Amino acid sequence: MIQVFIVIAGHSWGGIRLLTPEERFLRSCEGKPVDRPPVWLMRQAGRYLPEYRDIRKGVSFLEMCADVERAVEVSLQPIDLVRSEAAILFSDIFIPILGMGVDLKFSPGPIITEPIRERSQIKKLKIADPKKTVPYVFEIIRRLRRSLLRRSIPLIGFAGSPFTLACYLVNGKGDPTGKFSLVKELVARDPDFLIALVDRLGDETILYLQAQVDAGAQVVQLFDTWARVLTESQYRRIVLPVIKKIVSSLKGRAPFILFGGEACHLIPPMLESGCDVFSAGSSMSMRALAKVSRGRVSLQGNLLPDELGLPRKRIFDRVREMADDAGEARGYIVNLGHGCKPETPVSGVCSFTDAARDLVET
Ligand code: 1CP
Repeated sequence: MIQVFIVIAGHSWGGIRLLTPEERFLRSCEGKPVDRPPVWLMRQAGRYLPEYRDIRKGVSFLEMCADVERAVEVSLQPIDLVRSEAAILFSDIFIPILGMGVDLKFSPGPIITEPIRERSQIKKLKIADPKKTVPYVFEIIRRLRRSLLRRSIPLIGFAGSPFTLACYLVNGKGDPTGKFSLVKELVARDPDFLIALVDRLGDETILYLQAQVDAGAQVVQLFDTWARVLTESQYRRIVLPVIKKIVSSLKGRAPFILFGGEACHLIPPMLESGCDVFSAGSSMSMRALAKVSRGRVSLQGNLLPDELGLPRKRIFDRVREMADDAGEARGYIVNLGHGCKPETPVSGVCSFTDAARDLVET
């Protein structure tokens, strides 16, 4: 899959014209040939960077998301400090929820003041224009795009999947065990409740992602971290129709990356969503995924974040192994299977991005 080839646009180096990071990323999403896979990391802006912790000092997380200057600065930090090849908007999956009239705070994870357990609460969720309710998100995107344009670095926008958001809204907070038993029980007892909630969140997500693309996001990623608590038939009935609707609302506007978390059993329906790229959790085998993707989608992932603590040589070996395993897929983006952790070593992240740059076949 990975082959050196000559392109018309791009930097000239050693007689071979290499792709710009933007071209490489967009082409990989679409399954077009590239000189080598691009690289970025989920949660690349975050507490593992001392420079992030400095800017975060004295402000709450929600204040930080609404502070355009600060948010732009931390979104750009991973480009300069760990040489990532794509920027992701600094924000959170809960920001559009604020515009729907839900009261929440972060301490340190999200806490919903009034968890949603009644149908009347679903009806009260406002479908509002995010450009009016959370205008700072789009100002951050516009500024980022202006500053990334000069460097040909692509900008990724994102949202939480309606089901993952619903898990927090129903439970009232995260679940460190990842089981979301209350949600599972509700899905079994009253699937229509979840269908109504997911549908409402889906409508807002469409407006939110479209507004991000209008402002300059070139690719979008939808995070469905907690889909894994559903059975395949529940996922097909409750979630897949909404994901398909979101994907089709952006068709032809921006490549769509679907992050499926560790939901191995949901890969077949997730691949039916129409997404351009499937972002795999670390427990999945890239080789098996490349086989089942059958040239329909590109793949992204899936190093275990803990492996960023390995010596540089081992990180290089792992990245090469993943790229080889993804070989049968139509395109591949080097990434983690989950986000960077606060304890992730910066040196490991640098080794990871260097390893991707070392993948050029000679
Ligand atoms: O400084 C801090 O204390 C904040 C930590 C933090 C950060 C850096 C949170 C709180 N969110 C973020 C940013 C963030 N979150 C990004 C920005 C860009 C980047 O990747 O660099 C993105 C894409 C997210 C997405 C997100 N937030 C997801 C989906 C992906 C995943 O990690 O599974 C989820 C589930 C959240 C919720 C969330 N936000 C923050 C926390 C601590 C949590 C987890 C809550 C929990 O379940 O306990």
